[in-house]
Amino acid sequence: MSAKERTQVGIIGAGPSGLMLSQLLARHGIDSIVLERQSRAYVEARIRAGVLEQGTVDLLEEAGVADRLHREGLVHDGIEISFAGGMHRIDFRELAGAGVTVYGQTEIQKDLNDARVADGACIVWEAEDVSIENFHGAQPLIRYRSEGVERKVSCDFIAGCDGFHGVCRASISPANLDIHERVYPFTWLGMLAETPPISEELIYAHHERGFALFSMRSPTLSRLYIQCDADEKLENWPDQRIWDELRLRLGGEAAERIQESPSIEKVVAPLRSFVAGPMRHGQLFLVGDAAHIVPPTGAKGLNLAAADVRLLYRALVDFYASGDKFGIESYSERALRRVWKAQRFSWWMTTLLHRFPEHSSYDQSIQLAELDYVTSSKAAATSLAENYIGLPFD
Ligand code: RFL
Ligand code: PHB
Repeated sequence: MSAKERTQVGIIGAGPSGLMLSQLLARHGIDSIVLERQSRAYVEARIRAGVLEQGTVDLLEEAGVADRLHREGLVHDGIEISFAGGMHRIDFRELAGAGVTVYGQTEIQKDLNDARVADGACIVWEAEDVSIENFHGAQPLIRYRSEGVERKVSCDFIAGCDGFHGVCRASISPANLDIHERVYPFTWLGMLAETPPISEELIYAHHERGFALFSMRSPTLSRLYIQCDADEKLENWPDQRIWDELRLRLGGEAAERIQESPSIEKVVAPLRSFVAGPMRHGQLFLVGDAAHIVPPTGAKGLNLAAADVRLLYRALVDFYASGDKFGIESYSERALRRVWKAQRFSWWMTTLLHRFPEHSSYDQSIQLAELDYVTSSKAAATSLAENYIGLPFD
């Protein structure tokens, strides 16, 4: 793909945000370039999210990349919550009228990449030293190096879809950013294993040894997580130790159904809540993880990114169609209103289910009382259900 020197929207990052945005803009005749630091193979192998809200599924449909998702995605109508030796189901369909779809972020990346390549899109993989300039002026500029050659591309807008560690947020003057952050005193150890899921739905487990989550990617692939210490090292966790710990934390029949198999992938991830506002700085927009991070307990990160993309692509379509700037000018405020509700829910799920080192016996008893309330009161269960399936995209 020959590199262009001029485009309408310069997109930094080929994660789900960047590729979805580029795909949706292309379907409305808007030109873009996507600059990605990593290789395509690396991006497609990165195992992350697994649960999609209906709003995200609808957006992928709008982008024309949902055929395989509809064939292979697993529709779940609820989750199980395990605590104090019992298993309790929250029925999303009955309480909130919808379910969620289990389909890996890796698969979304592949579907989007295939669609963009088929469309002849300009995606520069392994772009080095990407930098952005003049985004407060009318013609922002992006510089980067590709295959040893220094290049630049001028554009009308820049979309910072480059995740939490990207260059776009870092290019904004700190005086112009409001940062809100909470770092949790524990990590998640995640493992992917080729073994059938032990349950038809996800199991979120509260246990005195710490939180555990049994999730899945397909009828033959399980994805599991256990809460670990903040400074946990992967090398301290051979597969057998993870299976043993999971069995202890899940307990009962669920533990008995576990069929151990060697891990395919393992990772230790920190848990963080983070918001950087505003999400627009002149011609630069922050999108997805570049602007906000949630702990994974509520399965919201990818879904929040999709909601941002939907707002931004529609704003850009309106602008190019008629010069209407309402969407552009209201993007940050509208995106952040939804972001904060998902922040609240993710913080709440995390606080409800994890073991906190500083918790007293009082705090622990309150946690158990709240779990009992959430799983026995229709009003409380409905609140969980409507947040988990996803609040309206706008
Ligand atoms: P990404 O996916 O981080 O993509 C950013 C891209 O930008 C590139 N990049 C750069 N490119 C060029 N120049 C630079 N200077 C660059 N710096 C960075 C990066 O290489 C990358 O390709 O952000 P995006 O697109 O906003 O997508 C966000 C989602 O990936 C993220 O929110 C979710 O994965 C979070 N998440 C979950 N979300 C859900 O909705 N449901 C879940 O079940 C769920 N589970 C999870 C998760 C995240 C996890 N981890 C490891 C963080 C489970 C885990 C364990
Ligand atoms: C996953 O399958 O990776 C997953 C599912 C639910 C979560 C977090 C991660 O809350």
